[in-house]
Amino acid sequence: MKRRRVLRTWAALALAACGLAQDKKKSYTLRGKVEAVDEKARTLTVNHEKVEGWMEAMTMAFEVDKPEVLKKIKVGDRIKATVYDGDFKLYDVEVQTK
Ligand SMILES: [Cu+2]
Repeated sequence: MKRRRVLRTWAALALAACGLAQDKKKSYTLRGKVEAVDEKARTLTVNHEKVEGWMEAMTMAFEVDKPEVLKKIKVGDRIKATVYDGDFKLYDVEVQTK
């Protein structure tokens, strides 16, 4: 019985460590112009500006964190999103109004 409790504690600690590692991942702000929206593939093709320390300026397709955002984004929109080291996905995509 005691042994099982110890195992459970270790599992909880491992999960906590995992969460911490993700919080510490470096984040960057990506800005660019949408060139294509693909709801089926759940991707946005973005002509993005250079992101210092992350990527040069280019046009490329990105997955998005939430597929619903694709419904409110149109070709030609300027967007801002958060990206993380080693992860080519757009998080918290926002359409820029100016
Ligand atoms: Cu790129």
